[in-house]
Amino acid sequence: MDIWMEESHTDGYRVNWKISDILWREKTPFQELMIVDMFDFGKALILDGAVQTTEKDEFIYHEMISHVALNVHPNPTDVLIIGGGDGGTLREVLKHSDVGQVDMVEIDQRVVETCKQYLPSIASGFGDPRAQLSFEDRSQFVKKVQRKYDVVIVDSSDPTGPAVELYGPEFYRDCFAVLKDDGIMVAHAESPTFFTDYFKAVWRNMGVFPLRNIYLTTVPTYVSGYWAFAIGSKKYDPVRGRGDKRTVDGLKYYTEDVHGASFVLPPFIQEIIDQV
Ligand code: AG3
Repeated sequence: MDIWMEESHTDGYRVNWKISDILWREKTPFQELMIVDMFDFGKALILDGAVQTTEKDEFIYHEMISHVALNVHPNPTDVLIIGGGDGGTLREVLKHSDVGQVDMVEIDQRVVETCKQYLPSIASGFGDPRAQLSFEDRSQFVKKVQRKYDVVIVDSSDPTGPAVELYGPEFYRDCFAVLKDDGIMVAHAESPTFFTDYFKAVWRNMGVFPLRNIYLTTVPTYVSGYWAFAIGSKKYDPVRGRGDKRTVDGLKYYTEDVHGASFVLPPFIQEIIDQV
């Protein structure tokens, strides 16, 4: 018998995934967590019914949320990851030899533990001595932390469960404050074509930075086509990589050319952000 999992987005938009097995399922204190084996996409992390990452296409999202900022900043030694419990962003950030310490703040310890067990190719960075992991409220963390960062990356779930506060202006102001004078912040910004309100909110919040841009990719298992990231910078122009070829070898999506191309927006997306 086939098992189909349904991911529901609106009253008129649902996606069905054929899965070979449900490998783990629990209600954590924060959300419903599932690991499934998908017929076409390998093993996947599902939170509150929404696909977060799959073995087959996770590299696209994780490379793009990480390497753009790390290739704009000339010397990113101190990095903060907000969320990112599956470890994919951490794995990518740790590929940069400049990076000396990565603080990662995740609210749900069970996500990390479960991903270590079922998605080891994604959750591969937690044992690195540069990785400092803590489990606490993310919006509180950025209010109290004394350390200053070169890059802050917000790798959260949709603003429907425990991540709601990470989509508000206060959180962005606090992230601005924990960055050094030439720091850069990146946040995943949902779909500009489908989850337009969330996308607009992230863009608006990024207005605390003197420089801000949207860049795009497509992640096959994220519904609706385009997937957006918002980047805010205190000093360096995000559109251009450093151009010094100190990039990481062996990536499957990110290159210097992809970096530049990802900032080219079709007019209908440009129009959305012009109107915010
Ligand atoms: N974070 C963004 C996933 C959003 C998925 N949304 C959805 N399917 N409706 C992914 C975390 C990966 N580290």
